[in-house]
Amino acid sequence: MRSFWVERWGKPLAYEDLREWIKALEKAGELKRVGEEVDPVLEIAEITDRASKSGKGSKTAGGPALLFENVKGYPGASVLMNQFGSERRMKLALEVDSLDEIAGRIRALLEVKSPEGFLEKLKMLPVLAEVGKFFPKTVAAKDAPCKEVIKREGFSVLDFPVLKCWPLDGGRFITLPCVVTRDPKTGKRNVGMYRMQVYDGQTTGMHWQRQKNAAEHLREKLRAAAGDSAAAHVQAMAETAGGTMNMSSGNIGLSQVKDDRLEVAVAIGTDPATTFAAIVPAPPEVEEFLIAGFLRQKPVELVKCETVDLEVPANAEIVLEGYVKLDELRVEGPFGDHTGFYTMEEEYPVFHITCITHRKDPVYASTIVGKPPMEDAWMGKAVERIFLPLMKLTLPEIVDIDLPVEAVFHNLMIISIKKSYAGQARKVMNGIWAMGQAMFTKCVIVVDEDCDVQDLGEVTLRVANNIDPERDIQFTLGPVDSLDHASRMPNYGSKMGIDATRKWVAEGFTRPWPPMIEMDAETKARVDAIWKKLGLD
Ligand SMILES: Cc1cc2nc3c(=O)[nH]c(=O)nc-3n(C[C@H](O)[C@H](O)[C@H](O)COP(=O)(O)O)c2cc1C
Ligand SMILES: [Mn+2]
Repeated sequence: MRSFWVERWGKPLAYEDLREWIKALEKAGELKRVGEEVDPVLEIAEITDRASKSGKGSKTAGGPALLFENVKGYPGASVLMNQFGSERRMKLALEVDSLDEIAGRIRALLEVKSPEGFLEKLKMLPVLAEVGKFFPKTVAAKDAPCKEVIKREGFSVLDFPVLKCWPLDGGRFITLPCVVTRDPKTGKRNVGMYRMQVYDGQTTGMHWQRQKNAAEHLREKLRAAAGDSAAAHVQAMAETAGGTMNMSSGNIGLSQVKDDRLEVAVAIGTDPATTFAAIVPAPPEVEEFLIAGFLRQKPVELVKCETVDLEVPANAEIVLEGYVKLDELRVEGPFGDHTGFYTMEEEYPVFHITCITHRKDPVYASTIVGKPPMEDAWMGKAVERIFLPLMKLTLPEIVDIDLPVEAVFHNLMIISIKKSYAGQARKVMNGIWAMGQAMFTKCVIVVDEDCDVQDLGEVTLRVANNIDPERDIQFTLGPVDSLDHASRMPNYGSKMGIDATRKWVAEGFTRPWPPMIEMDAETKARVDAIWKKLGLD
């Protein structure tokens, strides 16, 4: 694999930055430069949407990556869109021939057993050295391209061609930001991708949903700032921070609190592994910079920020530094969302920018979301493949999973299992609803291991035939995605599991279960032998 990349790009792995990635895309015939003048308001989105939807079912599905080099109102600026928008580019981004290769690498790591003797310990050394390679490194500011231009005053985020994506959007949105925060309790960093609505040159929204890691960092800070006496207020604020409850800010009495802010840094336009790591639903213990290092097999280089105590990828095109005030919320949206519908106005924290640093002639990297398939569909598929071995750690009976793109990520998860005991399909559903961001899964379908979950026709046949609906559909209540517009309440609603596995006597099914129809091997072989002669192809 490595040799393949060395041959191909003449260097051993890991794109240094967005520019090297763009070069690689161009070399692979995956990039289209657009020289025609286009407006960052709606036009770039419409062009990108058409590209995303082109080539359906063919080898060119997802269209090319697009580099807009003549952006109306932004002379000299360029905008990169659809960089991850096909299976080919997703593999190119992560430098693999197949996404399952990364799953294989994770499996190999997980399979390392504890060494018993001295020799075995010695054998472990290469593995440990390999892991050591993934940890981020800090470099000096002079070696950080993102510091080529430093603006502590007179800056504006609108100096960059931030897009307005859809007609009813509440404004322009930064859609591909790597948002860095630090857990006030543990000091651990987190990188998440949370969209940012531009309110003015120095202020944006910060759309981290309440169940996401940065929202928890904010709550931790709030708990610490308010002290026990204000517990009720903290709870109310905590419910609101990154959420939807209507509550006027300020009534928690934080004006006396010295440390009334959570520092935030935002990197835009990083190497592809780092950008991708920001969307990976990793457990809070695992820092995304480490994931990026693992994916690119080379440490991410970080540099200290100018005005906040955080680090950002040194290779970033643009860095926004600032803070979110603990007691401030502002209406965010509407925004044309992943679901294909608008997410309507809701209150979210506000990001105040204290400094902007950037490379000379920065490339502005963005994406649009909307009715699938879009660029994010390919990113979601990569997450699905990479997480399979990790899900199997908790639910070892899982054979394969599929999240159909049309259902928009966690609205539908189809799982095949090796069923060994009564009620196991229900156990798997409950496991999914308890597992990280899989908690958002609205419908879970469980089938037997002999059903190919990637074949929706086969899945439909199993579900339609194998269920007694009243018996086999399970409803439950729990947290739902903030983007769900159908749930009874924002962020809280019901989920459904369908047990489409064969039913057992041990599950109270006493009728005979019929075998599925399959021709015997001998007959198949005989027909294979004469098939060509029949001239039926
Ligand atoms: C293009 C794109 C935009 C996203 N926008 C948001 C967003 O605005 N808010 C949010 O909470 N999650 C958003 N997500 C999903 C998060 O990035 C994802 O849940 C990630 O795992 C969050 O990181 P965390 O687990 O460290 O909190 C977006 C994902 C993508 C691919
Ligand atoms: Mn995280």
